[in-house]
Amino acid sequence: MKVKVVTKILEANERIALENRRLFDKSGVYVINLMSGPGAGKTSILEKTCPRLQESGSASLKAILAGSDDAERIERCGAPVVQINTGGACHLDANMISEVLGEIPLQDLDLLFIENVGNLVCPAEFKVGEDIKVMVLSIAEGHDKPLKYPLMFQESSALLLNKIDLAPYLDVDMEKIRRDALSLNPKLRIFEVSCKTGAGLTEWIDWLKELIMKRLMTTHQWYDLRDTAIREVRMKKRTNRSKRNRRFLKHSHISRSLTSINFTGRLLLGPNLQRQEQTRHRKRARMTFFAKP
Ligand SMILES: Nc1nc2c(ncn2[C@@H]2O[C@H](COP(=O)(O)OP(=O)(O)O)[C@@H](O)[C@H]2O)c(=O)[nH]1
Ligand SMILES: [Mg+2]
Repeated sequence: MKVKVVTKILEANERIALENRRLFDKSGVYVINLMSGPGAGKTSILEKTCPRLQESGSASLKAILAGSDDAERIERCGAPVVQINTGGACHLDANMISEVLGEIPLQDLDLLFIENVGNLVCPAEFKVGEDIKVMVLSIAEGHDKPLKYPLMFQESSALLLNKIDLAPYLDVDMEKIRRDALSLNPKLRIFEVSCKTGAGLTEWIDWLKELIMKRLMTTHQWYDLRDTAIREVRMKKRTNRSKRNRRFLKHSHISRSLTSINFTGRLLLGPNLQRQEQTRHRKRARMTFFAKP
């Protein structure tokens, strides 16, 4: 009987999570559900990540937090925050997120972080409408955690092994954490980081930028930008061939770096798209060739 009730709760949650997800997708917002045990460093990760994403122009973002005093910490580093009082619940559920969506200007955002309640069990079971779950494990929690809390590791797309600055003072086998986590989830991306020293954070942030970018390339928002950008390049190419054109691609506002694309405002074109454009030209040339044997 009890199992039935739990199944129904999870099913109801899944339905609302799907509705949230549709709304996020429609607005082109990438959503990350950040989970960990209490004190592993979720807020610290956000404090380090948000300013660097904002600075690079890679994302305008917002964070939703569950907790008491964390909001001020995040707000201080420039990301607007919506706080949820879970009333002592041990995880966030889709309904709690749905209730605060009215306060969030989804259309203006690229990225939304949801900092879940500190708990290594329940958050993994409840979807909130996120694109991915990311887990933070501080190495001070010990190397037995992957096998004790397997679902967290199975559900996550990335694992941030935080507080590596403490390694010299701990008796922790980081290789075992890696091995066990990967045996539970071979696709898990693992980043060894320290919010105190800043070690490993660049790799994590670069991975994040690439992920958001890939995602945005599939949204209408991106396609609109991409089409206009391509049109702009074609126009320039027509009027400004060869050497000058190459100089245009190099020095214009059309960025050469995929991760520096500012997808909310300016029209920029990354190397992948430039390559796509070249391939398309090559294909067209070949077709013309075959048409005139
Ligand atoms: N030594 C060390 N302490 C850290 C690191 N990251 C976070 N902390 C500390 O761990 C405590 C809990 O961090 P917090 O971000 O609030 O964890 P949360 O509860 O998961 O949000 C705070 O006192 C942080 O200053 C780290 O990389 N190294
Ligand atoms: Mg926190």
